[in-house]
Amino acid sequence: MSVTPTPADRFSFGLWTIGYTGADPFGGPTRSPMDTVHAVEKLAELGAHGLTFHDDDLFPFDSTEARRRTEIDRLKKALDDTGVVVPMVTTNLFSHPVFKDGGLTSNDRAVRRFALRKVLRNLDLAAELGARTFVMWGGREGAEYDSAKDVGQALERYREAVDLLGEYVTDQGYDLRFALEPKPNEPRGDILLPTLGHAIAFIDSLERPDLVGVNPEVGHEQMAGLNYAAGIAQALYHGKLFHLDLNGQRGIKYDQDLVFGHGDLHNAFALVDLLEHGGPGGVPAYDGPRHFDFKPSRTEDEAGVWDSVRANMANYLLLKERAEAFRADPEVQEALAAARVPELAVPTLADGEGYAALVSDRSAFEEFDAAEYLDGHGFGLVRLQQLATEHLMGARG
Ligand SMILES: [Mn+2]
Repeated sequence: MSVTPTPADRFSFGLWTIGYTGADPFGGPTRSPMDTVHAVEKLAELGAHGLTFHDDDLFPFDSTEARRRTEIDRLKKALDDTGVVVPMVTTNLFSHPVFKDGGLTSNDRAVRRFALRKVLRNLDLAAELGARTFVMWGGREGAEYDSAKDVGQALERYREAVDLLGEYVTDQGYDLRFALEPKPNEPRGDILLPTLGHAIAFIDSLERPDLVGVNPEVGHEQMAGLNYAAGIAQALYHGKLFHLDLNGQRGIKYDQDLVFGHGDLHNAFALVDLLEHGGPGGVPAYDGPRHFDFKPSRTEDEAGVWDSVRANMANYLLLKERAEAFRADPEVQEALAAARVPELAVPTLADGEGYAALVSDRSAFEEFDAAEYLDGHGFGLVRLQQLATEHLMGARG
């Protein structure tokens, strides 16, 4: 297998990722803004398939309609010239001062109405560009202080907003689905829908739950100390993985947005294995775009930006190759069987068995020898993990 990406790999990048100028809370930009057409041309040259963006990445917040249209048309021409597509669009409801207390859940009702209009306008643009997924990251939807936000009412306003947007795309006949992006904190002290589990529960309260899924980001789940690959398995299990943001994070700290694979490499290996092969017990493989939401470190010049783009895609392809070798290794298959991983797919009750039959099964309880599990019945999970580690390091197959 080659680590040279092609559009068939369906790699996509946010315009804000490659366009990140390096500004952080402690220092200004270290790179000049990047032109959109140049960004599209470079992505095409490097083998990427898609470009994603927030409205404000493409044209400034206070653009005239003429300026907005000029930027959209320049993008469309670059897409036509290169074959790059726009699989996903999202709205910036966090940068401008008007959104300082949030957009769709600001305490200020006029701000909420303005935010909804900004999203509706951007839905039209997403449909115009053929995007299939509309991401909603509520970075400012939260608070620093518990008395500052009525969380129940904030969720009601969030629900009201998502229901309205769902009604709009349905009425317009747009082929668009929504993906909520969880994050525990940053920029707010605490953000609503902080993890993918919170988001999946929220989706159940909506008028059109089938239209709404999640867009989990590696770093965001790991900032909450959670296992990203395990969360993705649950999102796939519920049929809610509509999109995802790949990047790297090293532990519970600020949102690092490192290159995919430059954080928790073991979890990245498990993730790629899951996305490509699906999980035991019928969890399906993921068939959407492999989207990178990272920030090229502010130490880098433009050459470093493109090195970072290449690194994201190469790491995904290398992990895919390692995962295939892992699955194909007879010793791994034997270790999985010894660890009884396939046995978890066997229902606990026999076909048609209820609690009465279970209670009358003496082998299940009265004759079951739990004492054997002291000193016996090891699962061999460390051996299995070592085999995964050796495959990950290229020491096998
Ligand atoms: Mn992030």
